[in-house]
Amino acid sequence: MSEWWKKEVVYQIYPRSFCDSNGDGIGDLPGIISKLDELQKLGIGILWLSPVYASPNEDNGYDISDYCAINPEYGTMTDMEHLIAEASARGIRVIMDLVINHTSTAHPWFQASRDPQSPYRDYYYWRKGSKGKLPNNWTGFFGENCWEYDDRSDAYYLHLFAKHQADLDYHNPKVLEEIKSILRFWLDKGVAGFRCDVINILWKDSLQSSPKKMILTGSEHYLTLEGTHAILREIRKILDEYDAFTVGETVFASTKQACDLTLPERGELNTVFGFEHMECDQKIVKWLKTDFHPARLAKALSKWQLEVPWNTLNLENHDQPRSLSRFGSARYPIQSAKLLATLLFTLRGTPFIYQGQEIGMTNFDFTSMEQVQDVESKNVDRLLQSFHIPKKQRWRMIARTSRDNARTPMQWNTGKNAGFTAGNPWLGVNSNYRFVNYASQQENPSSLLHYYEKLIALRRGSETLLSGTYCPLKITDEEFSYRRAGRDGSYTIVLNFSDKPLRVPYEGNLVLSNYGYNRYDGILQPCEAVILRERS
Ligand code: ISL
Ligand code: CA
Repeated sequence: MSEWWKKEVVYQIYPRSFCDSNGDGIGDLPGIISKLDELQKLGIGILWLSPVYASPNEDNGYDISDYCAINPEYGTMTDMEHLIAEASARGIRVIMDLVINHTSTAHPWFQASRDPQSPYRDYYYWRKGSKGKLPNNWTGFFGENCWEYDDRSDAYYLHLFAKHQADLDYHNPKVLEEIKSILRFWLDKGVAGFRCDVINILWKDSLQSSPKKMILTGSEHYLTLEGTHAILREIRKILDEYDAFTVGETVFASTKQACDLTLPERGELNTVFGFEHMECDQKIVKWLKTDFHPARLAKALSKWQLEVPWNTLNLENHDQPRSLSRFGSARYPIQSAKLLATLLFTLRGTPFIYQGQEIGMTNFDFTSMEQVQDVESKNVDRLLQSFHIPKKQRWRMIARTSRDNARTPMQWNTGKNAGFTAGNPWLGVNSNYRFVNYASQQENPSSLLHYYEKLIALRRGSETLLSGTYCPLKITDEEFSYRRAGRDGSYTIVLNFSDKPLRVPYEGNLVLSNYGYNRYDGILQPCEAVILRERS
């Protein structure tokens, strides 16, 4: 195994919101192809596409109705093959989003399974309720219960996510056989691997009710169980035939579980997304946001650096609010955006950029729930309403955490709809596109975009930053500093998260400062990030 994925930077595209080529207001594959030169210039080596498979879009593609067909809204299979070829011509590999915990209820397997005599019946969890009671007391991820009654079946089916996303039952060996052929279909087309959606909950060891009410009641019956490890080992055997890369989205995984899922000798995943750092500004659930304390973010990242041999490094994705709105400084937005970028590319692991992060896109500027499209946000708003939470308070919670914050259209230029579409965008464009857009940053040598390019090139050229050791130096709400040591010497990275100047004791030759300085005197400006090289 060449471990090529350790050297690369991954760029995640949410196709619906990236670039619309035909004016229907929906991003598409030809639109992505038209922007590959920009992505190559940025220096990324892997493109992760959120799902583009056939889907009724109840969860914008995370509800798949045909794994081997392209949603016509995004284009054709020829477009997909063209994208893979065009990306490869630019040295960029493509990974797909593998959503195999559940399918859409529009999938033919599910539709067939509604007939209790069907051979597809046991592809899903169908259970009788009793006298209107649900089969168990589990709760779902999207603020709904997780059983939906189907009158044709006179039974309930399990859905840990939206009711149109029915959980597959891996106790039926036929299910894994189907998944294996889907993997081969895409690997034979030249995809280089998969981002594996909620991959650590595939195996449910029972459907018993849980004695303890929790945020996710019943999760002890499916979170990172041995049955899931066994499935991952099966999948790994196929992926190894293609030297393919897998990154698992592993909700609520500990560092120990992350090691069990990714250590090479385990033969399961290559790496995972942990969420501990993404929970640094919340209480109990992500909808209860607290103030941001940089030390909490730094402590979580540092813990995973020390306890997991190879990490993913990410501050955003299509489910998370924008990192600049969440972890940035209102007084020093550009400097803090560059500071966060410095963090992303100098820790140890594979960095992931989410579309728009490289130009400092922020949370949406919607003013009401009517503008929100996200199924999770709508379900949670309904749930909060059932608890009689006042509208103003509900909106404050939704606006700060809704996944639509990350899904507003990519801001390309100052033209109509920020250059995303000539039509009516499926989701509102942030009105700050006039000064936050790709084109204006292309022209500005000291822009955030060019700073990303510099960092990506610096990382690629340094054995130490790529694969050196990590050692924390100081973690407070003001300062996060750490040392990376390896074959091309040692680097000290010092991040001043505060809005005040900060004196620090570190020596070294200045390699890069987000202020563009060319000298270092031990005093960091507000939100300044410096990379120092040990004096040899
Ligand atoms: O938002 C989250 C991160 O804290 C989680 O609740 C998220 O929903 C969970 O990690 C699963 O997300 C993945 O599976 C969902 C899909 O809606 C998300 O977009 C996807 O990233 C169901 O497929
Ligand atoms: Ca389109």
